[in-house]
Amino acid sequence: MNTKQIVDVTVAGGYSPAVVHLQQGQPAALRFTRTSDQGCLDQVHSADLHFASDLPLNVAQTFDVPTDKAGEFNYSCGMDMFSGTVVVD
Ligand SMILES: [Cu+2]
Repeated sequence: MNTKQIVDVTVAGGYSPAVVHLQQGQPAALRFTRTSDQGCLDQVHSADLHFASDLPLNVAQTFDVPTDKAGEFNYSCGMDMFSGTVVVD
């Protein structure tokens, strides 16, 4: 069974949880919800994980992430001040 892993990340002055673990080879997505107007967290992007988007306040945004390769991958806010990590293992 390829049950999709969907992990919720709350965006409020940073990313919570800051580190997310995903199982290699299982379909996965991150679901971001920004709940604070603070800072420049209204955009999120990741070259590693191939997504870039605005994060409207209080609207969940879901991005599929690749899990074919094990490792640590990062994403960050629009100005690269805050970052989060996805560990595929
Ligand atoms: Cu920022």
